[in-house]
Amino acid sequence: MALREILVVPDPVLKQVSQPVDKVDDDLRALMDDMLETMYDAPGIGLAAIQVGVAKRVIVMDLAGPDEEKAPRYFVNPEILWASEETLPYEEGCLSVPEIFDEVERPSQVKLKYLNYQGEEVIEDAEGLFAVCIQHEMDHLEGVLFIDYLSRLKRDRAVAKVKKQARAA
Ligand code: K1U
Ligand code: ZN
Repeated sequence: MALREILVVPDPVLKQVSQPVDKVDDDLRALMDDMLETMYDAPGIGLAAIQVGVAKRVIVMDLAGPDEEKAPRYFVNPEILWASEETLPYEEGCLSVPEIFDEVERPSQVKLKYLNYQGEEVIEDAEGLFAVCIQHEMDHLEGVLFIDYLSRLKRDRAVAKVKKQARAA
């Protein structure tokens, strides 16, 4: 396993649309292992492959609390089969937009289809933080960042702040 570099705004790679995976094989599992290690190291609760520069429709996630056992999850070629009409706001963050947090409103429940670490098809309902996080990560697969839902002024300020952080580092 290896740590990979997490791309940050305004890197144009983050705007790419990721491509479907043909097969869940050992090479893909190695990528998912690296992504999980990178996410834990950051630390974060989710990560899409495009955030480490790989334009494949792959997401890793772990929503376990700090005192809980690790609970890694893997989503390959995820699709949303259904989304609730009810929406809820949540204060989101993103490892590609470090130190910026703002409220985004999304469907409160979704039904998902995806392939797991073994390449098996799973259909699952998501609500709460799981629903927020999977929708945030699936946006990454379309080249969409949570700041794209904010006003232009807030988005421009967020990108300027991240650029300033990078210059200071
Ligand atoms: O960059 C990412 O996509 C990961 C992002 C996921 C996310 C967080 C909140 C709402 C929606 C999606 C993060 O993990 S940001 C960091 C974070 O939330 C966190 C970090 C350490 C402990 C707990 C949370
Ligand atoms: Zn993100």
